[in-house]
Amino acid sequence: MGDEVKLFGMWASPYSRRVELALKLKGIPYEYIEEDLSNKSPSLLKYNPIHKKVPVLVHNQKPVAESLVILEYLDETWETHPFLPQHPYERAKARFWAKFIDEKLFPTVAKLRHMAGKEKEEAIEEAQQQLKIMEDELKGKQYFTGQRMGYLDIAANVLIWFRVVGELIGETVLTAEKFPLICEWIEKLMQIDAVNENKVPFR
Ligand SMILES: N[C@@H](CCC(=O)N[C@@H](CS)C(=O)NCC(=O)O)C(=O)O
Repeated sequence: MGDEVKLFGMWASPYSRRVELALKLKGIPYEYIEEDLSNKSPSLLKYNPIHKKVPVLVHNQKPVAESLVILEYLDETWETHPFLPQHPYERAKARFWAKFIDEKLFPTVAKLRHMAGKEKEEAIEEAQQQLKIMEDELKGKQYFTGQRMGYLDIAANVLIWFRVVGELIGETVLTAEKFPLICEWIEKLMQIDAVNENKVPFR
């Protein structure tokens, strides 16, 4: 086909990892370029001048930035292993939840690392309320996208990262007792080769 696909990423970025996971699930060959975010490459600044962030996918010299946008681009461009739901309403719901993860849940959990005392307790409470919403979304389903791993499962890979953050900050934010369905979902995802190969930052 002669497609040239490059991914500018960073190993510990859950956003980069989403894109790598999607590329692997679809079996798209790509060149990976690891960025040092404290010393960004001229290529990254050229390809993502607005946000100057990873990930950036460069397909035949054309850059696409923002992980969720990249996921949709990959699904629309490569037909193998389609991961967005077929029905427009299901697609809308998947996008809604991906936005919830990025705009609410992820910032709430990420800020825990910089907090202490009462402020932190309140943020943990808030994070757990949001995780409960995600837990409820999994009721009666194998995956967030339904019976098959899809777009929202890829977007939700940050939940795996949260378990690590939980340990790093000495907290128990996302525990199997409180969130059995999310934890089972993490175990299930880990049995998929592409996810397992892709788990480096979650060690
Ligand atoms: N909304 C973006 C977020 C990407 C993002 O925050 N990337 C971080 C790494 S996890 C980054 O490149 N940070 C560099 C910086 O902020 O200067 C996406 O979904 O791609």
